[in-house]
Amino acid sequence: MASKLLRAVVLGPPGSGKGTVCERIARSFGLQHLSSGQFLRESLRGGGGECPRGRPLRGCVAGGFASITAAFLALMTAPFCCGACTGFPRTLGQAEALDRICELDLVISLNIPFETLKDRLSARWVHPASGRVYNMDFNPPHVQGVDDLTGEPLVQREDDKPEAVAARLRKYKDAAKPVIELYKSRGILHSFSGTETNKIWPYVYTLLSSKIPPILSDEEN
Ligand code: G5P
Ligand code: MG
Repeated sequence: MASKLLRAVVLGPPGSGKGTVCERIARSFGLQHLSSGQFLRESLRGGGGECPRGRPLRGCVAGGFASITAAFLALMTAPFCCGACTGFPRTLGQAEALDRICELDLVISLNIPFETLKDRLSARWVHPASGRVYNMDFNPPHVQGVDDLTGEPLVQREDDKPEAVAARLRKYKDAAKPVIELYKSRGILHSFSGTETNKIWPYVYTLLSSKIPPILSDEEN
């Protein structure tokens, strides 16, 4: 685990590679990857259990919170949270709520063309229990349709269907604009554009390396 506390957020439209980039950040810098989308999906699947201190948050569902904001604020400000987060904050209200209790070190914004997003999401397969993400073109599983680590079946997310994707993109645009403006005005926003995560990643790695010592080289990811 990294010795320095760092709180980073990765913003971007559905399919922009937030989860992919955040997993690389987590591995390279010894941080936790907190995903509000995965957190919600696990809640809906009835995943349960407490989040004891020090236990990876993935797989935990902290119950008893009134809203996703309350639940996620509790996760992000837990003493063991030294992490990079995807999916939160998603609205200005969430960003302001986060502001009141902790200061972000940096915000990464991914700008990926719409056509690329659509193609990626139609080829995405996930392992529901772990949140591991595959793509038939980019990072296929060793055996088609099966999770590499558990051998369990992969599924397509309901919200990856083309009609749902269009609606998610519209919603994201409206909600994200003021959040991006807020972090831009603070001078902590770093935007990356392109169509390939592998080309964006070295820049993200260099940026993070200026804030926290890596535990892996960028090629090791
Ligand atoms: P999520 O789960 O946060 P989204 O829509 O924000 O969902 P999503 O779809 O998970 O984001 P991503 O994480 O940005 O996308 O992308 P990814 O999974 O890493 O990459 C997409 C695919 O492309 C993968 O298959 C990957 O392997 C592949 N890929 C990556 N890079 C490349 C590349 O270079 N080339 C190629 N060919 N492929 C690549 O939230 C879900 C829902 O939960 C709710 C919302 O309703 C949201 O829609 N929610 C919240 N609601 C309220 N408040 C919050 N804070 C909420 N957070 C979530
Ligand atoms: Mg994701």
